[in-house]
Amino acid sequence: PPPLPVLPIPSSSQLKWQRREVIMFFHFGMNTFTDSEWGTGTEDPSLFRPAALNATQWMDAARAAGASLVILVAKHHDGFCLWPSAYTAHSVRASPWRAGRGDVVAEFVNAARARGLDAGLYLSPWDRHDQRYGQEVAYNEYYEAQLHELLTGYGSVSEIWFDGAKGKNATNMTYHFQEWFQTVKQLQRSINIFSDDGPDVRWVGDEKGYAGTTCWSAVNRSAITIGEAGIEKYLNEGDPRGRDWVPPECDVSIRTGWFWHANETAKPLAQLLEIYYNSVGRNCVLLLNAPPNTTGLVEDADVARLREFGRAVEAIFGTDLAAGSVARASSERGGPGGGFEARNVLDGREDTYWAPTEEDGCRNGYWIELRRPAEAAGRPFEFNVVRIQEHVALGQRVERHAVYVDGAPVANGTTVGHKRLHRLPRPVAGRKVRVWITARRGPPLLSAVGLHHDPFVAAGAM
Ligand code: IPT
Repeated sequence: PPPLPVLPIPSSSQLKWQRREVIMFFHFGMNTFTDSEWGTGTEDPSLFRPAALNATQWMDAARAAGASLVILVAKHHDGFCLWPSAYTAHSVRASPWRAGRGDVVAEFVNAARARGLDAGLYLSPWDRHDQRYGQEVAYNEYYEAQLHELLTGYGSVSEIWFDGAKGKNATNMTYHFQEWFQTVKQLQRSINIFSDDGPDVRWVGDEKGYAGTTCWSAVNRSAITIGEAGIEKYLNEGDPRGRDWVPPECDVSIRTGWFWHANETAKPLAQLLEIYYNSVGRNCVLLLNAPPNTTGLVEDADVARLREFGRAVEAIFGTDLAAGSVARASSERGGPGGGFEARNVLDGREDTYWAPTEEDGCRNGYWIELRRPAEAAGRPFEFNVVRIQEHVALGQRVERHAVYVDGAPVANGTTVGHKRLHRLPRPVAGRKVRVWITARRGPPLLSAVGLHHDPFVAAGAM
């Protein structure tokens, strides 16, 4: 049988989310039309008039980037609602767009599903427009009512985003996070809730798209207060003693701002790749934001950059140079035929993995080695990226690891998690690649070890 889990472990929804790796954010709303990041809440709804909004075009941009989930900001801090909420007049209904009969949330989720993408929604707790903000019961009732609208009116929602942002001089206001979270789960059982402390997905602690080089999926939720300064490092690195499985999501915009501004442009490909290595390559999901413009479209240059990014990731990781190699390990649980052989790291499947025996690892640590097959006729591996993946379904275990090529060290680090990527400064060649697990919370379970060639390193992307 499989080895016992090492707690905590992810829920099936969290595992599904983790395996998405790249997802997308769309910040669009009143701020788009006022050249603002944080609107004041006094904006006239007549300002909201996208000339040719086409959510399908957004979805094509998301697909080009390789995303499988798209999240829309349904209401930002200025309080303007992109759907015709029954609980406020401050919404698309009061705007000239589609003669006041439009619903961006509906167009968004329909376009997503038509393109095979899952949808998520963001509903800002901080609301600078609504008069009830500051009255604890009245505002929490309003917020609950809007959660009901969004989670009962638009089909299945895969993720909901609770932003901890609140201006320094915002009215004192107690959010009923626990009630909100339970309401969300009552309405949508398999949804993932994002907030600074989860419960399902946590903030990574910065908006640069970088996780810590050590990055545990677990934290102690009781150690985190939503929106409180000083929690960033804890969120960035997680907690090897954490009792709650709440893996981090790295939110970052392809531009400077979250919303569209005429004078901003998309980050260069090299920077987006660096973000990918520092997020997906450090056990996180990358939430990449693309802001549609006042026309209601993602700009062509941004779409082109997203496509370039998606193609670059495919070019690097679409080919595994370790494929066809011969794998052996310090031990194999159940021996040959036991189902946990070293070669499972090469089969491209998430549900198979190498497991050592329980007795292994007492002396020098565990190792797994890939060797070039005989038919390679002496040609070595040549690569500049090493990919290591844990079978996190049974818990995150690796605390320290190192990679050797023909006996020489080329990379090392602490945690692995769902995916750890080592981008080497220059290509290395060798016949034997060995991964050592030198510290762990339990016997390591590796679902993949891959070797890749990243042509963008040489191009000065580092
Ligand atoms: C920041 C919030 O303070 C934090 O709680 C989290 O929700 C984060 O946003 C999400 O990106 S506010 C930002 C201006 C740093």
